Amino acid sequence: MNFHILTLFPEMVTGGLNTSILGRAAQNGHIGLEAVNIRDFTKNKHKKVDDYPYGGGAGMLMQAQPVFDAFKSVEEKIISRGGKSPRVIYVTPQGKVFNQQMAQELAQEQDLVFLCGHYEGIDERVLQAVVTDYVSIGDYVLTGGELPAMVMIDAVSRLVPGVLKNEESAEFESFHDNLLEYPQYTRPEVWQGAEVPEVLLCGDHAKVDRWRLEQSEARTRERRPDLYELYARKGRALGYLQK
Ligand code: 6GU
Repeated sequence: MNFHILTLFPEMVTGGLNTSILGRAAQNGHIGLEAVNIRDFTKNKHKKVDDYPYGGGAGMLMQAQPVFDAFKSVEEKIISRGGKSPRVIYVTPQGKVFNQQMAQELAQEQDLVFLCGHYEGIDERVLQAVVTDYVSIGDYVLTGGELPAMVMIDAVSRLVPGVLKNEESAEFESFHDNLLEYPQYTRPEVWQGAEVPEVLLCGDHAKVDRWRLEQSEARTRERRPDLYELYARKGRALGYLQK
């Protein structure tokens, strides 16, 4: 999977993503990370990328031309390598809210382009011309699209085969079947007077599995009633819910 990030702050993205698990995945070639500086595609001598909004109002907008040319350079590269024209994700609070299911779906793509806006936004015409998906990471406003793009790239990358090692790979983890993860414990057996639940020491794997499922259900019901509702509808049909 190749991620192409169109941004005015390429060092923010590459610096942040070439670390830890994703850094290793990039080194191993499981993912490709390319940050493209939109400013490199300006045609004026001051490399200016923004201008005032028609109709007035606060702030500046990114102009269409450098964004379009930056996208075209990426698209050409992908197509010259035999790929198809990629999905282009515009990260914006005006988008559909990102979730694990969207991460799963995006992980099926060969190439993904993330367009990161700054200032007050981007000229609508270039969005119309290139964007295929409008995606937000939640109902709050950030100063730019780089952090949300990095969030989505992280969530998608860990679903790409080979990126996680076996012990990191999460067969059962939060949001799998709309359930939150169960509590976990490591040594020592007693810490500040608090004991590890006895069932985890009994060696009966079926019993441990049952306990963990109960814990997941209770935790989801308590902390995320919205998810529990979905789980109770779908999970019960799948035979998870025993009560
Ligand atoms: Cl995707 N972009 C920006 N700029 N702010 C956000 C966001 C995205 N999602 C939540 N807030």
